[in-house]
Parts: sequence; C-alpha cells; structure tokens
Amino acid sequence: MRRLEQLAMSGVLISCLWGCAPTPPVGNNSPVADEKLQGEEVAVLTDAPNVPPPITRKHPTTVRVNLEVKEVESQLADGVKYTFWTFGGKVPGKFIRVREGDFVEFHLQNHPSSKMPHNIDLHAVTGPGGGAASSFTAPGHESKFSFTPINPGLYVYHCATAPVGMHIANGMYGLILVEPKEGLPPADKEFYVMQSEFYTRGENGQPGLQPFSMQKAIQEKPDYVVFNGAVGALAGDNAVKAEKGETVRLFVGNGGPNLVSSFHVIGEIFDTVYPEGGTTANHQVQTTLVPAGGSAITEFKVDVPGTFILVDHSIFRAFNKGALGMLKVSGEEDKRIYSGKQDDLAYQGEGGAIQEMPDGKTPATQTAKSKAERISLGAAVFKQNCVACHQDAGQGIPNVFPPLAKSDYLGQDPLRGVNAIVNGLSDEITVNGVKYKSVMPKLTLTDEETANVVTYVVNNFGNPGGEVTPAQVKKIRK
Ligand code: HEC
Ligand SMILES: [Cu+2]
Repeated sequence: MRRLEQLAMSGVLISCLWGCAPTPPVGNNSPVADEKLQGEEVAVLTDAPNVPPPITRKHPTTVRVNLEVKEVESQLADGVKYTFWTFGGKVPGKFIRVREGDFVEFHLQNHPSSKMPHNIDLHAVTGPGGGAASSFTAPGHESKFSFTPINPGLYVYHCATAPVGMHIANGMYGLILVEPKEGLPPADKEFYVMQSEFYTRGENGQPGLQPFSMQKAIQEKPDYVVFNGAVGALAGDNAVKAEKGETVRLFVGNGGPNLVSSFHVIGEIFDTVYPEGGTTANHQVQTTLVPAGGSAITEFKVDVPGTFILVDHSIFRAFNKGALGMLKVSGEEDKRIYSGKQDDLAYQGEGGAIQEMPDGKTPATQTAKSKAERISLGAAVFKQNCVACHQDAGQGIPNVFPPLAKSDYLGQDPLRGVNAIVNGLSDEITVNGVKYKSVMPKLTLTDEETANVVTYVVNNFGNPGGEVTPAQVKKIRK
C-alpha cells in the first residue's frame, strides 16, 4: 500500500490511469508549474543551412522529435570521401526548434545499417548527461526520453558514446534552438551554420576515402576545418542568399571537437550578437568567439550588395583548410556606403615616378633595344613584382604559388604569362602536373615592363627561351 501511495504521489499511477499519457506530473517548486501544455505536434527538422520556421505559439505544447542516426559515406572535399556518422543523414545534424517550456518527447533511432551504438547529449537538457544515458541506442533500435527545455538559448547537441571524441569527430553534432517564450525579434532570413574539423589519415586534399586519424585528433591537428560538414558546403552555388535591406540571422554552432572559432563575416559588422548562444546581446561586433560545444547568434542588416565571406578568422583555416562560406546579397549599390574601386593609379613610393634616369627617361618608359636588354630590364621588374609569391628562383611555394621555373604551363605559350599579369588569373590551372585553384591578382605594369619580365622569366629558371614584345602585350590587354 505504501508503495502504491508513493507511485500515486509520483504521478506514475495517475498518468497511467489516463492511458499512460506522455506528460508526467510537475514536481514541487517546479519552474514549469504554471505552464499548461496544450496540444501536441511533431517537430519540423531541417538540414543546414535551413532553419525551421519561427514558433508563433503563445503556449507550450508536447513536441515529438524523431531523429535518426545514420552512418553515411559522402564528400568531405573535392575528390575526398569520408564515412560520416550523422544525426539525420547529413553533417551537421538536423536543426531542432522548440519553445521554452515545451515538453519534448525525444525519439532517437539508430538505423539498422549502423555499425556503432550512438546516443545524444543535448546541451538544452537539464538532467544528467543531457540525455546521453537515456538515449543509448544499438543499431536497429529506438530510444525514447522526455525533457522540458527550461532555459532559452541556442544549444549544441552531440553524440556522447565512447570514444566520445571519435563520435563527434565523425560528424555527430547539431543545434537545438530553445526560443524564449516571447519569441525572437523578427528576421528576414535565418540560416544554420556549423563549424567543425576533420582529421584524416591522408594530408589535406589527398583523394579517396579517408579514414579518421585518432592520432591527429589527439594532437588537435585537423586537415580540414569546415562549415556545414564539407569544404564548399556553403560557398559558390551553395552560398546563402539575401537581398539588400534584409536582416540576416545566423545561428552559428561549433561542433569542434577541438578548435574554438573566431567567427567573422568579411565586409559586415554584426549589429547584434548573442554571445555563446545566450540571451544577452552585444552590439557592433566584428568577430565573435564560438567555443567548441558552443554557439552564437549573430544578426546584421545587409546594406550593400555583393559577396560576403564567412570565415574562421584564424585565417589559415579559412583559406587553406576550408572554413569559408558565402552570403550573396543582391540589390542596388549604395555608393555612399561603399564606392567600389574608384581609381587604380601607379604608386612607386617616394619620388619613384618623378626621378629621372641620366638619359632623361624614367624607368617606366625606358625601352629595350635588344632581347638581351629586355632580359636585364625584366630582371628588375621580376624582383619588384613577382618574388613575393613566386620566390627568388621562380620555384614557387608548393600548393600555393605555382613555379615559374621549368613551368610547362608557361613553356607551352609565353603569352600565358602576359595574360596572367594583365588580366589576373583565377581559373584552375595545372603546372607540372599539379593543380592550382588560387588567384593571381592583375598587376599594374606597363606593356614594356610586362614584355620585359615575361621575356626574363622564359629565358631563366630552366625555361625554353623566347621573346615577348610590348606590341604583343598591348594586343592581349585590350
Ligand atoms: C600575389 C601573388 C602573385 C604575384 C605577385 C605574382 N603571381 Fe603569378 N601567380 C600567382 C598565383 C596564385 C598563380 C596561380 C593562379 C591560379 O591558380 O589560377 C600564378 C600564376 C602565374 C603563372 C602561370 C602559372 C605558372 O606557374 O606558369 C605565371 C606565368 C605567373 N603567375 C607569372 C607571374 C609573374 C611574371 C609575376 C610578376 C610580374 C607574377 N606572376 C606575380 C600569384 C602571384
Ligand atoms: Cu555516436
């Protein structure tokens, strides 16, 4: 009898009398005591960069979340594959959106094809392990547990099955937004951006299916740092879009497993940041820290059109490891806010352009009278304009700046060198069997200087020789 009384008091018996309704009773002094649940619904879950619609309800409800764990092989970078462990089939995991005080009935399914058991630790859960122990699920099984998110904010969730680091490193993380009761201020566009790193057996770019490297993960030396699960997942055709005048809200998460992100949007200032995904706002922020296993909400109005680059401002991660995304804004220019390039004038330092040579000509207008003279004048142009990137002996820097020494690309046609200088070069090119997908900015050299430097290069560094004339440069320039 005593036991029955206890059960009755704890509510188990009572709720079962009502047909085992999912809602358990409220404890003494519970923060949810004054909240009456009304109705029930199934949560809309989305893949990045999409976010479920804002919650307009004015009351808490019972929300069923169905999340399926799947181990899938897919692309990590161009030609590089990886076996990702996912919440919902993609990295990062599905975005979950609930309201503060909702009663969340969580169903975690582990697909029968999985090789591993998995679970979920939601940072939005108040309770031991964030749900981890209650959700431990073998392949081909489903676990259920319930919780009430009593703290509003943007939270990371992740797998917490041992070895935890390995499950996270393989892609097991996502975001859950607990909207405050009063809702978030309206925004025109909302996007889901999550940073994380990958540790592969092969070096960055090594093609094929790459296994996870536990050693590199322990040393915290990732080969890839990416947004939304793969290099380029948020760039080029996958860029997110907005229109001038719109307010953009980014729900930014960091799955880690190791690195802290210095999240920045090039060419924008965050009007508002909710640091660490909490409810206090900072304003006028350039770069915000997003801890591993943490988040931030950033908001900004886009005032001018163009492509805005999302980066981890630990900048080698952006340009060399993949942590680069794009927001493309369309609309009319506002030249007073941003002019675009207005002038491109030659600048030669103190007196450079004015000082006259003994023969009465400035260096820029000096013309070569022979091929030998062209080569010797070209050497000076080379030192001033090319060595910074292509290096003293034209050897370049592996994977960054292609070699000019014994370059088969240049060797096939010296005018390719002219084109690179006059027009810049951003296409993918192959030099001596190595692919480069980088950018050489166009340089402001005269026709004479361009002819001289290319003639110098093709007659040095083991190249086959030849001559380029200013007339040829002029033709390519137009
Ligand atoms: C700011 C760095 C930079 C400077 C300065 C620069 N280049 Fe380049 N150059 C590059 C990059 C990067 C590429 C590869 C572009 C690509 O991937 O499409 C390149 C490609 C080339 C190529 C074709 C590829 C090859 O190796 O044959 C030639 C020729 C070339 N540059 C010549 C020059 C010359 C001559 C100068 C000086 C007048 C110069 N560059 C200055 C960065 C630079
Ligand atoms: Cu797992």
